[in-house]
Amino acid sequence: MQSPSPIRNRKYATEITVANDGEHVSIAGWVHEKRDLGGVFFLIVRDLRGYSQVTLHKGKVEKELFEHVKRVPRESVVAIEGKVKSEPKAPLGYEIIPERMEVLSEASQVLPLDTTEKVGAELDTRLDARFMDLRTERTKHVFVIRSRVLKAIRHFFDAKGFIEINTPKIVSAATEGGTALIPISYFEREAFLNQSPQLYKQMLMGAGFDRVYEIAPIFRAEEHDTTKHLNEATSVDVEVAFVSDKEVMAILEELIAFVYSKVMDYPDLGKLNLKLEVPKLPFRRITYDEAIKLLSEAGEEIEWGEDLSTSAEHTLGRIIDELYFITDWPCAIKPFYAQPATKGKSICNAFDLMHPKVELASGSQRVHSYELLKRNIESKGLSADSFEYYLDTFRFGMPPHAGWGLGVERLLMSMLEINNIREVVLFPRDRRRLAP
Ligand code: AMO
Repeated sequence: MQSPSPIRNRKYATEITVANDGEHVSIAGWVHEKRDLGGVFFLIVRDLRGYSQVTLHKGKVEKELFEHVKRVPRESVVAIEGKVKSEPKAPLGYEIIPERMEVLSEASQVLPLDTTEKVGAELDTRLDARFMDLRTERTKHVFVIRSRVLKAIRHFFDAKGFIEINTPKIVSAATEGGTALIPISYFEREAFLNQSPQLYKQMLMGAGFDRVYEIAPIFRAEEHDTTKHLNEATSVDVEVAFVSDKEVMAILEELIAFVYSKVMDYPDLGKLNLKLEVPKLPFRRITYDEAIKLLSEAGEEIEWGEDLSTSAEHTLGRIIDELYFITDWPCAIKPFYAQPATKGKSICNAFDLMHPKVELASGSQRVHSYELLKRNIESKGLSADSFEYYLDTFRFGMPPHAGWGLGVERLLMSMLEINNIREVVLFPRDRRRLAP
């Protein structure tokens, strides 16, 4: 078979304008739609940035080319050379009168999804044919925005002098109680996929890297199949030395406002019909005690020391209806590394950042005393021996420090008003879904 010729001087639909009227151009993309109006035939070719209208007038183009274009199945990949003609009724104000078309890859006639979105599909069907779902306008924007969010986060931390780190994802111990670990076969030993970079980011505080961040996957065998849990999620993790929980909360809210502002600059945001506003700083702060009081007034009783259920989170979200922090959590429901507020008290300097519909982040001031940390690990029923490599760093000069973890998908779904977290992951992993 002949290898395909390179597409020379290929232009995106949006790179051509009416100002190019009369010029020769070369485009390439997917056959989005075909419209046969008898004497005129329209081929809409889609690329990453937009749609070009290719117009063929029967009798004015070679019969062979006319038939070739008419026959090409939707979603085939084509390269077209032709002349630009100004046309106010076309999607971008111009049309292309073709002179040559090459079918680079012919698609099967029956498509798993309608990429024009005229016929809707269930989320499961869309995720099964995700490669094609990603060709739809709305889904594409979600992922371009996701990329923008990640860039904004890196930009934010770089400007503040943070060091970006990469910590191991194959580990020997759990960090977060509550969610189950995903075991893997690692030669002759037991190992797991990491639930959080928690222990490593803290160890780096001991190493003197006093402000770090990581954007990486976290793995959790979530027991329930919910619309806000993934088994593989992306977390933005931050750790800062010589500060308290208060300072890292300020960094977190500043980051969120910055990300909102960057998403609001997205030129195609209007296509997603969102009512987005940059949240005002500082975010409201309520204590855990105030939260359970508000819940009790709303008829939802929470026993002190109990974690907030999804329903409690939603009730609070209806009452508060903006981004807010819940602070001063009972230590019993926070991990061993959270610092107790004052000696002997059962409240920790820990916080959660809440969107009215979903928890976005959690963090704390950390225990930096070796003895207290060891006691805490043991009092949570864990073995101090399996944390030896972590605990050791606390014996040789560990500064006070604080940090948090923010779920990228939770942030995206809340900003973009998307109800199911799977929609903001290219190829989501949940209890049932291991492919594609
Ligand atoms: P936590 O367990 O609260 O804290 O996780 C931090 C944030 O990560 C996101 N997240 C998830 N997103 C989708 N699916 C999941 N299964 C999932 N699990 C967590 C949430 C959550 O708020 N080590 C601490 C952070 C710290 O204290 O620095 C931790 O992991 O948005």
